[in-house]
Amino acid sequence: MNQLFAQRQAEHTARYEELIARPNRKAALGNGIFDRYDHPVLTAEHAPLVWKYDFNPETNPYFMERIGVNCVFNPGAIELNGKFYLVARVEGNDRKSFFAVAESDTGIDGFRFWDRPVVLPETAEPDVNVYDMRLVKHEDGWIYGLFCTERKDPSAAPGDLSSAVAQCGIVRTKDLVQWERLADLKTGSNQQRNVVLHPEFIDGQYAFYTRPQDGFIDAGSGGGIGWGLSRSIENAVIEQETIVDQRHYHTIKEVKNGQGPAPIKTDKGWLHIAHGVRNTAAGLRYVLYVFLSELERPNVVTHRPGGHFIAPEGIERVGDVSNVVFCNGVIARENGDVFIYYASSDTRCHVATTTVGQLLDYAMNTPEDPLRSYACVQQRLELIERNLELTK
Ligand code: M1P
Repeated sequence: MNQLFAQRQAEHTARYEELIARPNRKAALGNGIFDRYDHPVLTAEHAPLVWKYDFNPETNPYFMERIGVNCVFNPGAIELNGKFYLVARVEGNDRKSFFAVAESDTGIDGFRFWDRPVVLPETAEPDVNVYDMRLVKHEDGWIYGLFCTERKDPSAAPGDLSSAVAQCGIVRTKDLVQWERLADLKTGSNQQRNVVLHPEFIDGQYAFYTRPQDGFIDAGSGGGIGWGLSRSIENAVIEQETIVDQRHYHTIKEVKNGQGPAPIKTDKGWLHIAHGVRNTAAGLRYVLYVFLSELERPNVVTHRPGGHFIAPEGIERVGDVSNVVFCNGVIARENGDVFIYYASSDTRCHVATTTVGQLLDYAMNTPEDPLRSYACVQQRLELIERNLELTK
């Protein structure tokens, strides 16, 4: 083995192991709603070296990266037998995304990818790109993964190599190793992204949160987060889509919104984490927000805390698609602890921790967006007057 190869391999291996072993600590003085952490939990650097380098000194004398990894983001999340698993969206330098499982004992650090990425079966109409898996332990006994499958738009004009069609792909598994591909979800909408399976049957049917959209980027006439039922999961069809959480002028979800992970069941209702998008001179800004819905009718919203719940901060604001936070993975443990996995700027994955108690307090006691500046001042004055009275 040549010296250069040996030295580079040893240095990269040491740096990799140091990264995986790095402890993650709570950032100081959170906002009382959730805590951020000092470091991301998964980044492109967490991709195993054997995914990127040719380890044969004969064929790779410079220990050169052969197939690079650009970023790791938007992970689905699940707890199995006390361990934390993320099914992350890994994007190669070639822009194609795939899924890979990373595992940790703590949920806040030590995430290590399994040796091999997920081998996702294709349908008769192969996916060009797949991303953003929502993992759901359904009451039928399966773990489902719903993800976005993207293919070139067959009706794109000649020379238009960007137009695409997004739909919801569905797989199921018992162990995150073997995955069975089911038929893509059918709905009446042109395109679908951010589709999530509700963990329980509703009226004996599979229930889906959807995001109807006219075009690939544009939600267009799609009014917001949708809802629909299907008798079958093997060949899921939603005949009727209704809107659960509407977009609204001059709010954090003016341009688009989308359900995050499957909602968390609590004694006060289903807790939802979603993303909202607005446009700015600097491009789209993605933030996370929360809402609560009825236990028996998860499509009926009871509480809508105003404004964002998590917005990109510091380094989170910068990346391949800047000014974005996005969440499609959450783990709510039996003891009430909640681990929110969110990605920043389509580049890296973070964790925020909180509890069901804190999230419910936030959801039920944060006032709704009153939708006008004057009304916002009145809302704030009410708080100020009460506080001034208490500090007299
Ligand atoms: O680039 C930001 C996000 O854009 C899409 O989300 P939405 O469909 O709501 O616009 C998704 O492609 C997501 O992966 C990405 O993080």
